[in-house]
Amino acid sequence: MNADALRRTDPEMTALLAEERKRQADTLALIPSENYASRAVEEATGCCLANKYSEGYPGRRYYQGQAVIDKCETLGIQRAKALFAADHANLQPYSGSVGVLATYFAAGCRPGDTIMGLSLAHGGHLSHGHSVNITGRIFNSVQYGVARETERLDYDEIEKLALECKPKVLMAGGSAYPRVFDFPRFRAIADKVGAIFIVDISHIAGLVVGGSHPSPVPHADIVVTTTHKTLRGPRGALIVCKDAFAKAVDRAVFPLLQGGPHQHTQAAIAVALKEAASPKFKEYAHQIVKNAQAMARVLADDGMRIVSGGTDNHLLLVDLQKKNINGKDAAVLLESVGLVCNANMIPYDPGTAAKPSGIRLGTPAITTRGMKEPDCERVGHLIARAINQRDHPAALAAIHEEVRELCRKFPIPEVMV
Ligand code: DSN
Repeated sequence: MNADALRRTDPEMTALLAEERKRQADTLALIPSENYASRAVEEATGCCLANKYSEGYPGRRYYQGQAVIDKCETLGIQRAKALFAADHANLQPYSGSVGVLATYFAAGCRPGDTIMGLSLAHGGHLSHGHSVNITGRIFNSVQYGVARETERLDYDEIEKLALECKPKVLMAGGSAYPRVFDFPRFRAIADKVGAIFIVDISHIAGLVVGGSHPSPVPHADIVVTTTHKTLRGPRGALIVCKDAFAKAVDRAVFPLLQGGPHQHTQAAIAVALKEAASPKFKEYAHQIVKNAQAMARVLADDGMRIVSGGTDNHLLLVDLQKKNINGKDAAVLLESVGLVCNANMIPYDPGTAAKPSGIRLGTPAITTRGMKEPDCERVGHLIARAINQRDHPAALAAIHEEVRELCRKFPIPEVMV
């Protein structure tokens, strides 16, 4: 990366990048799937490895000139295996959705086979078998949900459904589920019905390696994750698995679904994995959870309903029905005062995906900025004030100024560990 060269070559793009850096600095990122990567990760992402084609795997390539590339990829693989305590690792998936798709094929799924995953509307993910996603198109997708009363996974119901539909793959994980996943219980269900057990920890990977959420690795056959959320790396993904699935995972990623891997991204993932192995990262992971719980308490005290009654992880889903505002309008309102979150469906939502009843909030990014519980309580109060005083421009202007002050007090760090 050479900022000077970019400035000389392309002032227009330079200006846009500066504008985005300023936007990030002057607002608080509360989207639970976002984070701020270190400058070291950014530098690796923008490095010369992007110039190299390297289909295949270390020692087995289809192009010459791989002496250094092989060392880089091997370093990343070694770090991933050590960090996740896994038999095998593959850092080539371009991003989460293709990584997840690869895991179904690695498990031996063929079009028409039955897969079971948590429905998007209940906190799952598109790639876990949603009808508009390729996984819902080519596989026979059976979706499980959360219980209406507790808004938590009902493992007896999941077992009942699995016994009925006998899936080839049982998938755990999601993008808006604020509670701990019981991986041993999932494993037992998978064993009972003869399913391959896959876990997508894209959201909680940083918590898993930081010791703030139990690891699925001892229980699952295959584990997939993006690398840019709580793990705080570049945009990308990785898969770890038991030895028995190593070959199938590698073949599913390349050549089944992908071509030349993004070696610059893999280098940046390797850098992020090194950062995540540090003792400081453990503290960070624990702080993320404490911060989310602090914010949830404040919002609940203000009269908002927190889905499932709270959170065990980095995110909270807030039901805004009592406040008479839909999630989309609330997210737009909050952005106007510098608080950036996303509208989100809540389980059994009477609204629509475009105008859902909730917002989803997360603390990975503001924890990276150094915020602790009192600061996150303050952010919670600012959210509540903005929603409650949404018809009062002067009040919103004052809230925005307080957000700016917080942004100045907690600048985005360049060095994380
Ligand atoms: N879009 C991501 C999220 O926000 O959770 C998941 O792919």
